[in-house]
Amino acid sequence: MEERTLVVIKPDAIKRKLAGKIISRFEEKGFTIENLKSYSFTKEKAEEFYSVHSNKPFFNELVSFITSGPTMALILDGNSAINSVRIMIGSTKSYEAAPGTVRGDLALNITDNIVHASDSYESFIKEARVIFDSI
Ligand code: 3AN
Repeated sequence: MEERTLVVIKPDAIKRKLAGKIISRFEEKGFTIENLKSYSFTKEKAEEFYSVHSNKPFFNELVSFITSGPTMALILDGNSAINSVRIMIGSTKSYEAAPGTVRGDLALNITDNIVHASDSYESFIKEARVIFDSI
C-alpha cells in the first residue's frame, strides 16, 4: 500500500553531519522524498509536536533537545511507509536497537536518538502539519 510518513532528522544527527547518510538509507530502500525541509522547532511547535508525551517525566528534556538546533524534516512516500520506516529506524532506546537499523548503527542514547518517524497515519497527519504548511 502506497503511503506517506514523516521523518525528522534530529539536532544530534545534524550536528554529527549524519543527515546525508540517513537520507541515503531511505532512498536506497526505495522511498521517494516527497518533501524535505530544514526546520528549527520553536518551543511552542515542539510542545505541539510532542503533545502526546506532555505528561511524561521526560517531556521537558525532549522539548529542550529538539529545540537545541536545526532539524531536517522529510515526507517519504512508498509501500507501507509508516511501518517500514519504523522498522528501519529501530528501537527508541538506541543502545538496544538492532544492528542494521538507523539507531542501531548510528546512535547510542534515548533522548538524542537521531531520528523520529511517525508511528501511525494519525500521527503523520498531526506531526507533518506542525512542520509543513500543506501536506
Ligand atoms: P519513538 O521516537 O521511537 O517513536 P516515542 O514516541 O515513544 O519514541 O518517544 C518520543 C521521544 O521521546 C523519543 N524519540 C525519545 O527521544 C524520547 N523518549 C522516549 N522514552 C524516553 C525515556 N524513557 N526517557 C527519555 N526520553 C525518552
